[in-house]
Amino acid sequence: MIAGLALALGLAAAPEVTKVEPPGWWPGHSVNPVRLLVRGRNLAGARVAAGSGLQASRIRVNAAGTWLLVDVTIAAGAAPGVRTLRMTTAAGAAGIPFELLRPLPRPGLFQGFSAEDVIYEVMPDRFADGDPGNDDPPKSRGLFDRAKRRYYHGGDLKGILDHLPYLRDLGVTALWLTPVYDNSDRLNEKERPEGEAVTDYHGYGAVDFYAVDEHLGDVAALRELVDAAHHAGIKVIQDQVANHTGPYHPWVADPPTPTWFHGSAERHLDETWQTWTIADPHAPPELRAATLDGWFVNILPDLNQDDPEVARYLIQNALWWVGMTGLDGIRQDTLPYVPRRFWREWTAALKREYPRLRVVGEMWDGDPSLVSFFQGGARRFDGIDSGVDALFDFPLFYPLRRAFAEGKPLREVALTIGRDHLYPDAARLVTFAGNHDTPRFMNEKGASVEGLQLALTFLLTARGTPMIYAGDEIGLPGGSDPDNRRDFPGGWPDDARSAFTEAGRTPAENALVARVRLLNRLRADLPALRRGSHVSLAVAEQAYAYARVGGGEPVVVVLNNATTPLEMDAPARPAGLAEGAGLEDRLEASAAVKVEGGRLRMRVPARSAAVYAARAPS
Ligand SMILES: [Ca+2]
Ligand SMILES: [Ca+2]
Ligand SMILES: [Ca+2]
Repeated sequence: MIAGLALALGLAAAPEVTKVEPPGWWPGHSVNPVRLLVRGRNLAGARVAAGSGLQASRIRVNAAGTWLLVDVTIAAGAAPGVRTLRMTTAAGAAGIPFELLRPLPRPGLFQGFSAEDVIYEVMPDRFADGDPGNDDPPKSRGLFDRAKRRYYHGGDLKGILDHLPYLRDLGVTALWLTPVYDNSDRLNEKERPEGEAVTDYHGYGAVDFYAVDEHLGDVAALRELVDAAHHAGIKVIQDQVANHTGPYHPWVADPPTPTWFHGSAERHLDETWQTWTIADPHAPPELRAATLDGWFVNILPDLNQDDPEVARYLIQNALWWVGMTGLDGIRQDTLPYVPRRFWREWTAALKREYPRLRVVGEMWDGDPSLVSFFQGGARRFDGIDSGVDALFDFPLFYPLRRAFAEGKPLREVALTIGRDHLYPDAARLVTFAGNHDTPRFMNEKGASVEGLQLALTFLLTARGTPMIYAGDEIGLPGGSDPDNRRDFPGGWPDDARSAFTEAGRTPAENALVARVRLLNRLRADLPALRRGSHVSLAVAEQAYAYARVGGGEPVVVVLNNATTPLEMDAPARPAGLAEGAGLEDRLEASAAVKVEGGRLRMRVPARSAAVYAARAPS
């Protein structure tokens, strides 16, 4: 009304630009044109002129005149540098800042990850504080308090960079960082679990997909971390969220298109977590709607990937982070809650530009027949191959925790491995004994250091790509979220002790760290532990013997989960071992063995493991 009156009087306000996403792009990129989302005011009727190697087309402005979408075609030989696109309306003109970026050199970047690696998961706010100057930044004053479990604690990207020597020494080769997107600058008033005030310290509530949260650093700091990690032989996997935004994303009050979200803050479906409906060939769209379109915990705005503008935005955003920082892989949050045809498009766009990049998706369920449905490499009944390389091995996580923590039958672990036929490629599954969403291993009833050592021994010697959640290598305790996200001891200057150093650790913690280091050394020395096929040799209620065969000398692993010593007899031929071959336990707990009569007769002490391989060169 007022704007109409102003226009009638010839007083319409001039256009203003407040944000451009992406802020830059690369000449010669497989995505060309790039589609810019421009935020501002008074954008109705805008025209955009580009020039000097750029061409603007397909302009679209929302009814409120606050968002403008425009294709920018970049000429192949356009020179890198800062440009300004000129936007004009009847009332005036404004510049759209845009940068033509110089591509990062490819060697050593965008490497992907595989079973060759050992992943280490870090929640940046809870690992180490490398820069106390950003603990309580002016942009979001008052969200920092280490005494409050759901506030920011001050950990940051610099803190991770400072501890790369620790990680290299531990023998991990890849880092998964929980999301570093800029999250809300205010307390989250939408929820108050257990009566506590909440911040989005965990990173899963983005309010800006093109910025790093000010508590953690900035895009340059992420680039620096990726660089330093690569120099230390460690890859970096970014956590991305394409399903939803945080409750305070500016889009919620002012969506760029009418169909940007599934519904609105006032009117939407609540998420029902019925992921089985996605894999069920008998489920009509109506049965899947609340799973695909519902808002997580009824507050997280659900992005509509069926809106081509949203799909385009998300694909470009994923490519931008990779291209800006040189990272090697993506961990994709809440995978099944997004249409599979979007994943097909998203993974294809990523691989077109970065063929070695790898993606691991979160499909949280214990049923391998359901989890396997979401792995790429096969077309399913819906005609879609998602292209998603790997999934977290939740189906193995549950029996593994029950066996090694609670002392329940180890047989269940072997039987779960026996379901690998369901997966297009089980070797790519990311195996783990806990993550930032599950209670800590040491929190389970019956958990012990011996049990955790067994679990880690299994993870680091069995098929799959093992992942260790930061703190599990020292047996850090902790219950459900957020107790499972305690600060890593020694990550803060005023901590009473540092578990990053041998002197600062307890004997039990040192025993665990020593085990992880030894196993990672064995993985490095014995290629079969990384790329060999997994052969189950013998299975009993509380014992499991398997071999890794191929890619180098065979390795035989025996796990004894019983409280009594084990004598286990296993056939040597499936392990690729000849009569008379001698093996010794590289964990140095069990006696050497020799193939006699085609059998291996192994004796393993109570609640321990043996990793048999040919005698180590002395
Ligand atoms: Ca800090
Ligand atoms: Ca923030
Ligand atoms: Ca969704």
